Amino acid sequence: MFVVATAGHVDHGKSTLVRALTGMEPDRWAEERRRGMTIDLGFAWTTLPSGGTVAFVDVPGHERFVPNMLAGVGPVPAALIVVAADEGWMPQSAEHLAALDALGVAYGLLAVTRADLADPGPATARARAEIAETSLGAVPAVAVSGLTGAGLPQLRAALDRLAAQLPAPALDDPVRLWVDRSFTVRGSGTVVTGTLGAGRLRVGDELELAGADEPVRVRGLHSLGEARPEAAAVARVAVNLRGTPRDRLGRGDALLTPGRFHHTDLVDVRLAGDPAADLPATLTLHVGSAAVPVRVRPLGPDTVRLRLARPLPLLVGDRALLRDPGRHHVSGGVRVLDVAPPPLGRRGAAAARAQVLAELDGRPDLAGELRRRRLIRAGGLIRMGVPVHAEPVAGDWLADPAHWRRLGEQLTEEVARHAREHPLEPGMPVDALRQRLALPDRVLVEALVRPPLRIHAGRVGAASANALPEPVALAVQRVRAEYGDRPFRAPEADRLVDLGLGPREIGAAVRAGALLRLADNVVLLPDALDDAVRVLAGLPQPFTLSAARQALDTTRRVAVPLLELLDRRGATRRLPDDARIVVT
Ligand SMILES: Nc1nc2c(ncn2[C@@H]2O[C@H](COP(=O)(O)OP(=O)(O)OP(=O)(O)O)[C@@H](O)[C@H]2O)c(=O)[nH]1
Ligand SMILES: [Mg+2]
Repeated sequence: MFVVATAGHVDHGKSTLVRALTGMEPDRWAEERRRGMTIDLGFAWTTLPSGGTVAFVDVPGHERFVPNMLAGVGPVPAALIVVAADEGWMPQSAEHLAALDALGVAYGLLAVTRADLADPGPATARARAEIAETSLGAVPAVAVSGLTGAGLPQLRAALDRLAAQLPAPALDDPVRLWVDRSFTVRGSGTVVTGTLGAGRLRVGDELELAGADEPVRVRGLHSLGEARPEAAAVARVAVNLRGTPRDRLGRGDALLTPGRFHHTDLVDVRLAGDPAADLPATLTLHVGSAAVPVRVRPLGPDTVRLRLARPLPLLVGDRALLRDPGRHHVSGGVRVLDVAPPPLGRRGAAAARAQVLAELDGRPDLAGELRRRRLIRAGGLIRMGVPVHAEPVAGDWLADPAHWRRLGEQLTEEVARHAREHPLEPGMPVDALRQRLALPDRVLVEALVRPPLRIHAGRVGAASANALPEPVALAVQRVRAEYGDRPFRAPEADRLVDLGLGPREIGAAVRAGALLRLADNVVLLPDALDDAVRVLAGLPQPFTLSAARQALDTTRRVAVPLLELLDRRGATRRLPDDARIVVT
């Protein structure tokens, strides 16, 4: 199937032509038929001589309904421009063409209608000249009469040729179905329609809906009036949503492949063509079927920042249109350069940003994004529309290679500095490093640690950092030499001072596993615990504190905290009468 939107001035015969081609009524509303004027979008389809199907989105021509027109053409890549032979080029011919141009529509046809009323020559020449100046370029023209049917076979053939030119849809792309209608069907619930420009939809799919916490589920699918299990782009589709109240969504909302779009209310864009210097400060942004008021902040000669009144699922490279609703004037097209731009806080930030934007062209560029963002999760980039084909540095984090190298160097420096300032600590805590390097995730610190650095017990240090500083190691040696044969005798406080073992040194030795601390200034060699259990197990059970003290050949100063430590570790158990047993 291919989808074409009509375009053209009011009363030039768009709906009549669609009716004549399809036999279907594009003007759905009684009011439209009463007034003989299209107000809202109409939908109709027919089979072409090739056997292919063309679906039309028929738009209103009246200037009051240009927003409806834009919702119709927004998601559609081809246009059927209609000009009446008897009236020729008119204001909304121009405005609609400006809209197509702004959106970058590149495929189209000109139908000069009401050719039974006047010579189609002059209108054709003027229209072709106007169209040639736009993104559509030179287009084929067909003179027709919706009334007599003259020219319709030629128009069908031209539509077939147009269909053959259109690029193949990107079937593996994520779905972004801009809703152009939503209604309720009795017994089925909410139904939305739209033009599926890329990807596939299947019954049972879960889709994301901006502002909804829960995904919505596709309960049923229709295309061309028939229920189908699946629809592939390009197609007009009607989607029945399970359990989604009708008032939850309407025109301008989008159903999305989950996790593939970033909802943004701040974008930096390039203005297409020759941007007017005096762009109004507030405009309406039209993209897909959405129309959102925006505040415009000029940055560079052809780049601006747009603050959207509500977030939209936009991707880098999206085309959109700015319109001044007050002046009925299409201000121009924009191409989205950045959907997650940095805040412009400090002075000079806007000028610096303009320079960055000058380098961007809206084509997603992984290396460039990494250079600018330095560190970002793969999912974040994918949601901006940037394909990710690089290995993460850790978890799902991607890094700019130069930045990553700098971080590695910085980490080494920080660890060395920490070692100098805290010689007794076995390395720098991972979390302190994470903060120093301003990294958003611990896994990044861990990934930056390379030999000879290593992580041990939550700290980053040289692989040998676990060994004690030399004076402490020597002091521990002397404790071992002096107390090795009476392992439950702890050095007295003044002996510790003599040995150079103050609280910091003891702390370092304990962390390194070289000493066991029972209480302040009460330390044993680390194997004392197992030895104590062995000795105590040899006593008649249960045993008293005093029996334990004697068996261990030690003092209360050691025996009390030692037994308490053994209790805590479950090696001994204290009974109600304060006697203990060894737990076997
Ligand atoms: N004689 C003649 N009249 C036509 C032809 N096409 C349309 N008309 C008449 O022109 C009037 C407007 O036609 P529509 O098809 O409603 O025009 P439209 O472009 O859809 O108008 P809007 O949707 O309001 O923008 C109607 O009275 C049609 O009958 C044609 O080819 N020949
Ligand atoms: Mg109409």
